[in-house]
Amino acid sequence: MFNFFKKNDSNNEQIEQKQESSKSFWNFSFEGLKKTISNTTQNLVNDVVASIEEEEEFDDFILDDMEDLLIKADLGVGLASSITDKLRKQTKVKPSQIKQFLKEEFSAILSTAGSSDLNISDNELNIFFITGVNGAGKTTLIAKLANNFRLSGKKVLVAAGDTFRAAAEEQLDIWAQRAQVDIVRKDGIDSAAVVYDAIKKAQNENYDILLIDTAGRLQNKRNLMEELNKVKAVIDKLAPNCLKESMLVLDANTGQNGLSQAKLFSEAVNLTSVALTKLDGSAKGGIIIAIAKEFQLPVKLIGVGEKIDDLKLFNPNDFLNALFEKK
Ligand SMILES: Nc1nc2c(ncn2[C@@H]2O[C@H](COP(=O)(O)OP(=O)(O)OP(=O)(O)O)[C@@H](O)[C@H]2O)c(=O)[nH]1
Ligand SMILES: [Mg+2]
Repeated sequence: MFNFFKKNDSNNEQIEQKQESSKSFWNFSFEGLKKTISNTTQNLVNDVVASIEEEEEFDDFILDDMEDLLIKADLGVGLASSITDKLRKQTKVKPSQIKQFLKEEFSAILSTAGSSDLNISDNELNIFFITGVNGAGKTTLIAKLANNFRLSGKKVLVAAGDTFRAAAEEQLDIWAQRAQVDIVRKDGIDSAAVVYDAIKKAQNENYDILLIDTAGRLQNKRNLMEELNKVKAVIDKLAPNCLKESMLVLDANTGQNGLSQAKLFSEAVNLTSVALTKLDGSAKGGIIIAIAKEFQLPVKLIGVGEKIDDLKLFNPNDFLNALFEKK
């Protein structure tokens, strides 16, 4: 559970009420979640189930077809074939039980990826290091997170660590104003120095949350990974126990490309979680399961639009229930 939503003082009803309402505003409603993932549900479940459910027995033809559908639904070749291979090698599960079988498979995979709860502690600095390729939605995610944490009663600082792209600092500054949080911005200075100053400020002035924005592109991939590594080294040196999330931001629409991005970033920084942006309208939500399977990384946040309140907490059980709910 989120520590920061927990009741600190049982007599303080006001705080409790505030925390309850702050909790609900970035929880997906079940209907909202169902709507957001409806295209994914169609690809990943309904199409697959419809092509199989009426059959008597599994055979190679049916299973090859199923594998193609799962690949098309962005589950990835490896995972799609491991699921269909499992069916090939057994006789117990019948085509009429395909829906339950898939639900159990997905559930087992998501549970191996670890908790989807944000890692936050009360009464100490919590640093979120936000990475991802350019355009994935990092800066927007930081704005949304900053706003939600501030509304949850936290003292929030953001660090303009993307010192590469023209106007990136300005963009974060505008978002910080909208979210009504403080910013450390030092245009023209390298990102490790910005992060150094931000951590010092956060420690000296007792901030609860520090969100670090990073570049999505440098001259080349190697430079980008080296820069992220340098920033990570600053965090590890100055505030080693405060790094609570090393979060990769993935655009849902990049589908399988997300897997190669996760590989690249997990090699450079030790990722703890994924935020999946632009799930609104996307049919590629199957990537949530592929990422869990390949990298044991839990998705923790979902971006559902461009506005500051378009951020939702990801709950794997709700996700599965919404995905497999009877039509
Ligand atoms: N529909 C939708 N658009 C989003 C979402 N999150 C971000 N965007 C849009 O995606 C675009 C890129 O977002 P940024 O936050 O600037 O991406 P970034 O990763 O910081 O990009 P760089 O700074 O270039 O590395 C913007 O137009 C955002 O409005 C989302 O959840 N849904
Ligand atoms: Mg950015």
